[in-house]
Amino acid sequence: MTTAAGDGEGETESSQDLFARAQRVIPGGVNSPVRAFRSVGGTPRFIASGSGSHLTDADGNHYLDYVCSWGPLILGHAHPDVAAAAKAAVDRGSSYGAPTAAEVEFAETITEAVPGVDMVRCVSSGTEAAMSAIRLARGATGRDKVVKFAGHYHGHSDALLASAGSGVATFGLPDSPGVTAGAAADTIVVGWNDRSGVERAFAQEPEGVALVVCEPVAANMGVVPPDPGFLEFLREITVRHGSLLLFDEVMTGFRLGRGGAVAHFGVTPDLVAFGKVVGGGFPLAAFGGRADVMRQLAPEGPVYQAGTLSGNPVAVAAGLAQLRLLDDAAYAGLQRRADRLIRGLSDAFSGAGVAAQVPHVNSMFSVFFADEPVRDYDAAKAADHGRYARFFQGMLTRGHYLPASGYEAVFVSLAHSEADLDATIAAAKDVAPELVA
Ligand code: HOZ
Repeated sequence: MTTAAGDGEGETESSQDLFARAQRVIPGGVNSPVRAFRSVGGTPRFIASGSGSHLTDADGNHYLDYVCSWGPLILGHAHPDVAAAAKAAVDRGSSYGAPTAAEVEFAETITEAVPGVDMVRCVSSGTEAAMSAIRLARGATGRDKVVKFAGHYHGHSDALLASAGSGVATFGLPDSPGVTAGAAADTIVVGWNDRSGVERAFAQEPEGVALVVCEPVAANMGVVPPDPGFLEFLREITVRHGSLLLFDEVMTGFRLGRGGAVAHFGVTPDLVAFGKVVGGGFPLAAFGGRADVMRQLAPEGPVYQAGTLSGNPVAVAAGLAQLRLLDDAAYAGLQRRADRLIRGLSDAFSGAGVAAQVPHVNSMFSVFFADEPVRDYDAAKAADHGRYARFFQGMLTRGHYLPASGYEAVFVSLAHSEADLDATIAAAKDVAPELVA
């Protein structure tokens, strides 16, 4: 195993063979679209293993990994505590379809960490968390309309796929076939950071809006922070109209800090969706919020929501093992690493005369090749994604694995050493001159 820079310039024959086989039996050869590398070109690397800050592909190439499973792996790959917790749990049985003590500890951990979250329900993915929270909000308010923001991604459920980020943005899809007009009819899409758009949405909906949902830091159209005061504005207008506010913290939860965006911005929504970090790399997610709203869920209330694998004991054990290690020192360490990389990348681009923005909130950041700061989806789309593809390829062949889309966030973990980060900065300095013109 290499210790700093990877050796991604090696052969990719095995990945190519696997991709060819995969495309015969899996649509596009992948189980989630962005993995297909279509917007950046080349062969997706089929991963054989991950350890600490590194990935090893099927051809034996090593990469420093800045995807970290799209965010969950704050401790890096195969952290001994997380792996041991999962192994011990699976030895006790993989699934019971019955409650466990660990689920109680998991819910207590979240309610203690996140202001305003009194109760929690486990699900298996971020998509399920957001979808369920929206059904709950509609049930609790007796209203139908949902306001979402262009470029924000809340998973792939029908009602939330309108003007969505992540793969929908990466592939430039308008709206997905298969989503009925009826399913999307109650979704109102507004520009991120557009106060008057939100005001208009409320003014035009005499029967009332059930819910405003946002990623408090947009991270599926690249990282686009809220303007100062924007989240406070959302809180105020939802209270004024008797609507609920949902923070989709699948990306930000336990990443910006233990209290996520709620604590970071000091704005308390009614509901919060969690995923990624809470599962420690396993299929586990959750939604939670105000007790009076959460008590509307079956079996306590009438809003139905269920899942055989919800609160799966192996996933909960792994998630808890990671959450136990995320203390102030861990977040300070994460911040130090991110700051070093953000500074290094910014210097690499400016040193080569390449116009780039590296927006960030705590340890979350992304790279836009754009002249001006990006405040909304239109600006995110207007960035030079062809240049991002060249940057991605230049880094990949040097052994640095970045997200295969300029619409995704870059993630560091506590497993990244200073030598790792410096190697990545050096590679970026090497690639940057190739990006001019
Ligand atoms: N939508 C995910 C990132 N925001 C990508 C998940 C995956 O491809 O694994």
